[in-house]
Amino acid sequence: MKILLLMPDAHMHKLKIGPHVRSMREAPLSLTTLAALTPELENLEIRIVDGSVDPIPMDAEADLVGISVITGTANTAYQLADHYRRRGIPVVLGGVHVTILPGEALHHADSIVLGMAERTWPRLIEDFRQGKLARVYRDEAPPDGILHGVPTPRRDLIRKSGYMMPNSLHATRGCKRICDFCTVPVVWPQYFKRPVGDVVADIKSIPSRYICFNDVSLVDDLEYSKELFSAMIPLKKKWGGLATVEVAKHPELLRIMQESGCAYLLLGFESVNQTSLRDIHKGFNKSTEYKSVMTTLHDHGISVQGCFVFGLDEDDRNVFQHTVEQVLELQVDIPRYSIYTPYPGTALFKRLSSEGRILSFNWDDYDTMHVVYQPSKMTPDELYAGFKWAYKETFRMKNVLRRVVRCDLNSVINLVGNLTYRIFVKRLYSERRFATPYSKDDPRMAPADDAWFNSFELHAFERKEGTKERFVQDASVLSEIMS
Ligand code: B12
Repeated sequence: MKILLLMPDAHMHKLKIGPHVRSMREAPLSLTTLAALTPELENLEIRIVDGSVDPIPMDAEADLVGISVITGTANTAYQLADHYRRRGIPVVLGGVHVTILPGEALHHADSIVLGMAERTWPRLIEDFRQGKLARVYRDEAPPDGILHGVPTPRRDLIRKSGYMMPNSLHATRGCKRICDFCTVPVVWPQYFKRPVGDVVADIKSIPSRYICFNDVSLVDDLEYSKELFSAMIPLKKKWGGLATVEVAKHPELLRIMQESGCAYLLLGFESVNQTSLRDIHKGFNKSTEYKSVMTTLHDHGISVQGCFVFGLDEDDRNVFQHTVEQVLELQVDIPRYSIYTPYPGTALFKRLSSEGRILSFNWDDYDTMHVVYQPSKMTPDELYAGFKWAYKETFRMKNVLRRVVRCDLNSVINLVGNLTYRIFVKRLYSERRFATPYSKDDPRMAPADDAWFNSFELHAFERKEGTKERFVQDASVLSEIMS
């Protein structure tokens, strides 16, 4: 039996050297985990193709195709699914977007998997072999909150050279916080932890010294994190992962993290305005404490990728310059900016759609790099232009050098991270997909000079593809099928 597992190109940061493509991010675990969950069968062949790093084989032979879907890749995933189904190959769709909008996904799949696949995927394969594939598989969350049976991912099935961080793993799923823009609490309503022994076994299977955690919130359970990081000390790895700024409040935890080899953390600062933080349900971030968070982490040899969001309801045209100044002042090692994006299923989506402020229901634009809603104190064009300006300003060479030379221990991480974003800034100004809301032929797209940025010229923009009506209709399909 031949199983083809696919992930569409998410158009993220990449390095292209001739024909070779390398994603400047972590290797996703979705497909390698599914491959590891597949029961051992005679003549089983599993192939994984991540469209972000390799071309999707449109004419591949397969008995079953599985596609992992996030919102920003949903349209492409559906096109791929339609293609393989036209070729007579059954298609299974799964992943966060399918879990949130199953009705929409069902239009394009023989079967869909909602939530985690640890228990449903082996059952689905067995049903498929018996010719009894069900339309919908839904996992029940483990009642004790412990993720038993997550296998060590089949990293042998990915092209390791395709990723800056190929040795990814995870210890937890979900997050205890409910920020208004985040999909995670919608998909995983609880905070789940793998037994520490399983995670340690997973780490031991990785020959490299460098590993990264894909968890959305690695330090939500203090006791668990301490136990995990203590168990990692003898393994002598260098690692990175995601955390909340609250990590800096726990000296004992930080000491263990440092000893276990923590080299970098991605932190969601989101905003330097406390009212905005409260509005997005992230008031536990205290903007006045950001400086001490950065100092504390630097003192522990930890580099910080700091994320900020533009377009919150309190944000006006001044937010871009103010944030850029703060980012430099705070000495964030690798800054990252996003545009506030109402992912379906989130509280933000519900609010903006009830206020009639969502401008685009085209999922291609849901990549946090396009404006899909009407901001409250700016026009969409002002927000988009300001976002680009902030990136360009932050990654000017003089600013990059300031960040890179400052921290000697982690200067390689900082250098690679900063250069990656400099390449991204070039793409922001040259690639057609980032030209919206302006067309490529618009004279304002060509010069990336400050005069243009400061002018903030406006013109109306409204994406025509995808309408609210169609989206609402699609979402109701599931209930029909289930009833
Ligand atoms: C690696 C990663 C990526 C990778 C690949 C993502 C992918 N899956 O295609 C890349 C770098 C491309 C990426 C990009 C982005 N990402 Co991302 N990413 C992650 C991250 C950190 C880890 C994914 C992972 O390995 N999870 C662990 C595995 C085991 O879980 P899983 O993927 O959910 O898979 C399980 C089930 O869902 C299911 N399943 C999944 N796929 C399939 C397929 C089939 C056939 C079946 C049967 C089952 C199944 O089975 C698995 C085992 O239980 C997650 C956060 C997280 N921890 O999940 C965010 C996450 C997926 N990303 C997110 C976001 C917002 C983004 C970005 C917009 C942000 C950014 N700037 O980075 C961009 C999107 C770009 C675009 N064009 O859309 C959101 C998704 C929001 C949404 N509604 O789509 C998440 C959930 C983070 C968050 N805090 O909200 N990301």
